[in-house]
Amino acid sequence: MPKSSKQFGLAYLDAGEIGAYLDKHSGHVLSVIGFGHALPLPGYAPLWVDIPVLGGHDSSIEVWTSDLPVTACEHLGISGTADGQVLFGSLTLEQHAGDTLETLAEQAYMRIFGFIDHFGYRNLLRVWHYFPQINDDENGLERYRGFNVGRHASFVANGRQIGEESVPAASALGSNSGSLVVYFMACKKRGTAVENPRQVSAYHYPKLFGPSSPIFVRAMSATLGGQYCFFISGTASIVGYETLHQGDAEKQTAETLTNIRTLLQQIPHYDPDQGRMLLKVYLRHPEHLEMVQSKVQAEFGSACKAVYLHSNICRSDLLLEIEGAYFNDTQ
Ligand code: 3EB
Repeated sequence: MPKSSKQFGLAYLDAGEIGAYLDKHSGHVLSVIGFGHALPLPGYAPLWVDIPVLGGHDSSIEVWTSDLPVTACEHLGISGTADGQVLFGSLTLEQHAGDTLETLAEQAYMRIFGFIDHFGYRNLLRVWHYFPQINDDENGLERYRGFNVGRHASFVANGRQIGEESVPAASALGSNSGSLVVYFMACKKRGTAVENPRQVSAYHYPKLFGPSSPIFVRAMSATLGGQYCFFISGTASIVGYETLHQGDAEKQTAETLTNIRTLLQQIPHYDPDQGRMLLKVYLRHPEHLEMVQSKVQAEFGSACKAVYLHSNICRSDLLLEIEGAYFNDTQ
């Protein structure tokens, strides 16, 4: 088998590519997450996130694969997969009358910690959160801020330190419908947290941004399947703790790219011409697509795979957010 089908890694595929890719990686697929229009993928039960894909494709499918054989597992109603080095899991929580995002987030994280501790992969490396009406008010608090209160409570209840030792990289974005959708990757061995010297750590944001601060680090690195992996959290036009360039999408894009560059510069021996870069770019307004695409292409070149999604961002003054993953097997 060619080496590429035995690597730990990530791909973003469209409807025409996904079938062959899944066949080629049979037995090595850790996770399949779809965005946009749902497609049948026989043999898999992908998590679908209701966020439209921009740029001409109806669907984008995110696939995580392992160099090692993958086995399925289940606990506390969470189904997942593991390969001996990483554990993937996902859950969808329905919001019923009387529930708030705060209680949903707390329940989600209680189950996530129970799940990863049960299987012995106690270190969260990367977490993705999607839920609708992210900027709307709920009982006097923005839903994203309520989400932060619940997430915080669950970290405390599970004895997790709120510091670099136990905080994962993350993304939190608005979806168009459904419930709270969370997927995550956890490890037996701890990853290395990377913060951005231009930004205050999110878990130290002042109360101005809500009663409990968000809990994520700006990036996480880990060696998986012999590859150096660098997972970049959702990154936006924030310097210090403040949003810069309100209402100016071009300047927000440039500032976001500066923040990402600042993170990449912390990779030991980083070489932009080596390794593989993949991005998910979330745009609040689709009309910014071409401008952002051209800036992203100028920054990372055409070898970088970027998927563009139409999504609300967790601060109402942010027009875009970019997350990334960088892999290098030569380090
Ligand atoms: C920020 O820098 C932008 O709440 O998990 C980015 C990544 C953001 C993750 C989260 C929020 C989260 O504050 C927002």
